[in-house]
Amino acid sequence: LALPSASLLPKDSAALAENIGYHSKYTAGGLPLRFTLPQAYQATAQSVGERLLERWDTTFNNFETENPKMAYYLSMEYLHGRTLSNAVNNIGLHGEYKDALLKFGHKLEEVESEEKDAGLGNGGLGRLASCFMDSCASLDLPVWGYGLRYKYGLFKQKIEDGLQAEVAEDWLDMSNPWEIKRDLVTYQVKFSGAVKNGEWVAGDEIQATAYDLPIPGYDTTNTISLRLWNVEAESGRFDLKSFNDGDHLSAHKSQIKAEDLCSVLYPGDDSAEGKELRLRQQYFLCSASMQDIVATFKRRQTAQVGKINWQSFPEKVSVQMNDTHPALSAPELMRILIDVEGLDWKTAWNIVKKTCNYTNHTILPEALEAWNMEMMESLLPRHMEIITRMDKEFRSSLRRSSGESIEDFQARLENMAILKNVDPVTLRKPERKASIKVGSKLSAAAVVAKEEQDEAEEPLPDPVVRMANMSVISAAHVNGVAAIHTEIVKAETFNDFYNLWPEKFQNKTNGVTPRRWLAWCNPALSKVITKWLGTEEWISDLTLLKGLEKHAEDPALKAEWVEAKTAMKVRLAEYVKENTGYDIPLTSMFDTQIKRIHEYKRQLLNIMAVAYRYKKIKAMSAAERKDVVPKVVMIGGKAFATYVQAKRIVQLIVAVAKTVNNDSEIGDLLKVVFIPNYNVSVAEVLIPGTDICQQISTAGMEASGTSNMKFMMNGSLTIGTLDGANVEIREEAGPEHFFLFGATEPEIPGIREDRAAGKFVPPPTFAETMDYIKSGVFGGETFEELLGSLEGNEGFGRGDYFCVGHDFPSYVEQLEAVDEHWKDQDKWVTSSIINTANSGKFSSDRTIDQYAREIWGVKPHAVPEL
Ligand code: 26R
Repeated sequence: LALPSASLLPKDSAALAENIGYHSKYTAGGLPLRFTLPQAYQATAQSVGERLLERWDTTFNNFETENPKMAYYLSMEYLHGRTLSNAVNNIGLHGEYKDALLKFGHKLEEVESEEKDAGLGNGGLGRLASCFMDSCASLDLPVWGYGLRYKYGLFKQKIEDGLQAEVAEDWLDMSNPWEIKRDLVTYQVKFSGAVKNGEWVAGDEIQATAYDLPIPGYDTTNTISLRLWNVEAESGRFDLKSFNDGDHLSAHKSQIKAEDLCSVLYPGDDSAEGKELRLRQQYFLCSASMQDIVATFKRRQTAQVGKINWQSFPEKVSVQMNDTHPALSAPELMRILIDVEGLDWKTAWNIVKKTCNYTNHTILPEALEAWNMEMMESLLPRHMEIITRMDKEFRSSLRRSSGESIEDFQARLENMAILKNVDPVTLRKPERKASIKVGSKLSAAAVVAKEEQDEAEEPLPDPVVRMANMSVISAAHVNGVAAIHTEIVKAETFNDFYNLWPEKFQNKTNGVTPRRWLAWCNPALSKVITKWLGTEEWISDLTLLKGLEKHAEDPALKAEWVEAKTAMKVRLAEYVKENTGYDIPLTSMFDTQIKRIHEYKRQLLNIMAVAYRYKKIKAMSAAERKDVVPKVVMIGGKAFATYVQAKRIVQLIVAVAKTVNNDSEIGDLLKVVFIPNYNVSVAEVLIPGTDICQQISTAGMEASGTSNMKFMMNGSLTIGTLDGANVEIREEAGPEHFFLFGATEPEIPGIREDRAAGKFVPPPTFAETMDYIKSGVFGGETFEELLGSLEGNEGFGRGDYFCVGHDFPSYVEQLEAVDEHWKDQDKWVTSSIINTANSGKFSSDRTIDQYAREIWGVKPHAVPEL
């Protein structure tokens, strides 16, 4: 009996309506006779899901039998957002589903809004991973993603009494119609125990079960998989005896401990337990994924070649580690190849070195992971052996370069080695000076003296495993995520490695998917673009946007451009009204900053300039006020729950908003909005409606940024520093369409030194704004602790480490230049068109094409049309 061949499910609107009706009755699980939005969403999702499934199975079967080289993307984060709207558009059935739902009296957009975001990530790195999946599918590349299926993704942010509050986000509460649980794809992941006679006898084992999400490419049959691992605690972990003895809670203990592993993304890591849980999560991802990758390789080799040739592993497999969080992939692959498959060390190491690749996403020292060696040893004893040997071989392979002193060589070696704070010979925690031997002939006084001396000494720092160094050592390629970032990585962060292996280092400037971030989220502008380019081809070749440039002065295009922008501003204003209660005037300039709240991203600089603007307007005469450009400043973002300073910034923004928006004297001249619970689907509303975006990080600190690219595509202008991808955005747009301010990266260290030496004189406008905020105008709060960090007062942070005071005057100056530009609307619209027209470089299709060619060595593999 043959399996049914890839059938062709009907796709006209009448058939889709019938299918939705069927699912509303048989699978949507709502009350009979009711067909309100939640049921409509579930039924539509089922219907779309079936149509994805046929593409997905076709793709999987095709890759399985044709066995192309695969790339595997490993990431602890995916900020996927909603699936329905993206899927319907990517498979070209938007119009059909729209019509089908109208037959039931429902609007497709409303049905789509029922879906909760899959928020399995923090910020940029996670959203990048999701954009990359979309591009891999759309470019027909044989790629799979791997991640974890967290029960609670990133928290839901609420503003209560002017402060951020975090609530667990139960995104799976309605059952997820997009995932398929693969009951048969499971792996055992071991923890703890000990290595006995070369064999790892685990203390605990947890089962990983695969849940697959389909990633449909645009304008292709290819539909790839994002495989998320979940812990399914086996029944064996349920202690039936305790339960029957009446101890109901402890009967569940072992199950709960296992399931905790996938409970939350980035559990707090202030406690030792929290740290250990994070390491367990990372290993769980690496182990399940590498076991799956090896199993796939073996299965396909056996079917194709009839035997397994391990040497060909790197010709069939490439692994991309999204930052260091999946860095244990390398020692885990070593373990599988040696302990399970029986290869020798050298052969295994040669395979690993050709297979793994590492992307660095941040140079902030606090984000460079270093795991406590003792903890690693107790949780992963076999890996600690492997890592120690990797380190030992690396250390002995390192040669003194000509002219290098012994001391310099040793310092370089210690900087590059994997293990830190260890004895360079034993690679173990260094011993204290010879301790007093039992029975030695020391007098009692001498013993006391020795003990006192030992106590007085600084405790030895704990040995740690530096994940970034391990990643560089075990990777074939290392890349940064924007040109300036890669230069910093080469010149500073990994300079010694760069000098040793210059050929390993590459730049891959980030990109974003033009499907979600322009074509689907901005239907009004997309229509105009398609009309003026005469084709929809730009959706898969974003460089075609360049064709708009020659019309940038055409009044007809400009009129349509403004109309589209206004439509998106209307949608945004409705969103703001509904979610904050504030009315924002459509004729104002919409100014937006959206990203995680962080001192280096400088939302504080933004809100201080708002306070300055407010103060200035209040001091104006009625006549002077006529000249003020009316502006709405919107800021959205989440502060990590334990990041106190970031939460104070949120507090200040909310307080400023409350005062300014309720000041009748100001009226429509200035509005300030904190957008609560910023996430992917909120961004899809904010970005198309924005006139100017803020990309104002301290130079050298934002690796790339990706919202900057989304704004540019949607015709927003940028005010920003020379940081991350801003540098390339300004190059592409042309400097006259970009508002540049602030210190440059090479200037920052000098500015910090001057500051520390007491040479910094606060600019008057800055000092004035500080005093203004401290005076309590914003709700009676004085924000001492927050602003103290800018003054470097004792006990208050690092003394304006982020150079807010230094950059304030040039920032205000450029904000004024923005106002002047806005006053000439004709000029502004041209700049807006030119920004969109030159955004082609920032498509993740370009980025992924470069990864595929220059790192992974995988080729497009289109599966046949259905
Ligand atoms: C585990 C902990 C140490 C941790 C640190 C940092 C966890 C997560 C992060 C997130 C970092 C790595 C991140 O999101 N970086 C962002 O990556 C984006 C995509 O490359 C960049 O655009 C952005 O500039 C960078 O901050």
